Amino acid sequence: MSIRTFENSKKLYDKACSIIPGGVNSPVRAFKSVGGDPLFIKRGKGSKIYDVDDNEYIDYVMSWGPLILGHADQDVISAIKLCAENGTSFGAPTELEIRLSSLVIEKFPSIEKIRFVNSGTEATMSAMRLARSFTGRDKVIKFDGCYHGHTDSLLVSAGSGVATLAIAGTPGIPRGFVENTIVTPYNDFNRCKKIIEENAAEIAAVILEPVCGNIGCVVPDIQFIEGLRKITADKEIVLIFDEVMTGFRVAPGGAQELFGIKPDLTCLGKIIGGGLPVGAFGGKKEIMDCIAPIGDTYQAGTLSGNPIAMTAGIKTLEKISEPDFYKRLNEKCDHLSEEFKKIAIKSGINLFSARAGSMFSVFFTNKKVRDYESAKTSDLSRFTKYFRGMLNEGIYIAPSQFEAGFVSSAHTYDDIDNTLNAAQKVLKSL
Ligand code: KE4
Repeated sequence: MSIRTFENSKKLYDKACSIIPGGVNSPVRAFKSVGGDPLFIKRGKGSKIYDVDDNEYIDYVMSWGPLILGHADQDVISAIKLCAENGTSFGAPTELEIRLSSLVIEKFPSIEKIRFVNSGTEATMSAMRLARSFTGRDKVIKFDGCYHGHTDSLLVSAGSGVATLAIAGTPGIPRGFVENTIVTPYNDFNRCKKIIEENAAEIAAVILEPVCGNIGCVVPDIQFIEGLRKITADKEIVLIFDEVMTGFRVAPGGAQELFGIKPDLTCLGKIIGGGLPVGAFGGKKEIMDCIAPIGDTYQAGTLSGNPIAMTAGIKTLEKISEPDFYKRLNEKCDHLSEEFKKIAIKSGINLFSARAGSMFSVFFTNKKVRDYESAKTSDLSRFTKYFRGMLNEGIYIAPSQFEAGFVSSAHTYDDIDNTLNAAQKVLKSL
């Protein structure tokens, strides 16, 4: 294999750093926790991405989850091009929003009404405001390590970029917001139950990633999810599933399909935009009808429901609803995950591997990773060596232990085998 060079990425990074904070438009892209400079990507096709030095990589970041069909899916691209010919934005309703709404509601029976926004952050921020207005209460419970975007009241002890960058607290959040956000350990129902029983009259909502992707991938115990559903129903607290990552990923109907649990509100993003900026929140009609213009809880967005973004989402959801799509996709991820574990055992490497559908993570620890604390027992310096080694072998994984990886339908079994061969070499060197 020829030695990879990164000169052009470096030049662009230096230029970017002079005008963009950290040279990136989202912190986790900055490679801060794994060292070195981020790669600048020129293009992607299928399972591959190509950097500006023409290095090819098999990509498992997949834009952090949206690209379940892989990069530049021909049908999605053609649909976007066609749609763009008719204009890019009207600031008025279009039939496309009805079509995408229907495709989502078909798979998420808990969603009786839906509102589109432009990011997962907007979705969770809006869902929180809605839960507070619906209940007339202020406090919200979130779970340590879960990340729900960068909205003030949820960026407290969050996962993803915050966990990666180990940002303690988060400057810029007014004291009042912190007082109204209660953080408790993920996957520990009894701890949460106690908090709810002591504060029920003040709690508007409980929000969680029903399968966590921002601690790395963590599948909670069913008792945790079932317990939350029961106690929030009993106390008339709004249960919000943040399925921005898990929606259409861990199952067609997200984690709520996996667990057979209906939340009161669901937040979506990533896959429903097919790589373009789309978020959504939806749920019970009685709650959603509190949103303006029907109700008096204001929420708005210039480009919400953008026709081109809707089109990318529609084409994506249409394609992944084809028969056996998830069966074939999950079999690939299962093969990768199972063979990876065998390689780790042969290499004498302590590894905990988790997956749900086609999202997965590996942790370099001999513990079972079931929450943020146990995820932090993972050997981060070993992860850094693993990340660097895989990158040099042409495998692009998330530059952070506290993220998940994604297999797309564009990944072939050859890609998986090449990835496993790379892992064989790299794990031996750790
Ligand atoms: P966005 O605002 O980034 O579209 O979505 C925020 C969000 C909300 N909820 C969950 C469960 C999420 O995973 C995210 C965003 N995910 C991260 C990666 N773990 C996005 C990558 C980034 O921040 O650049």
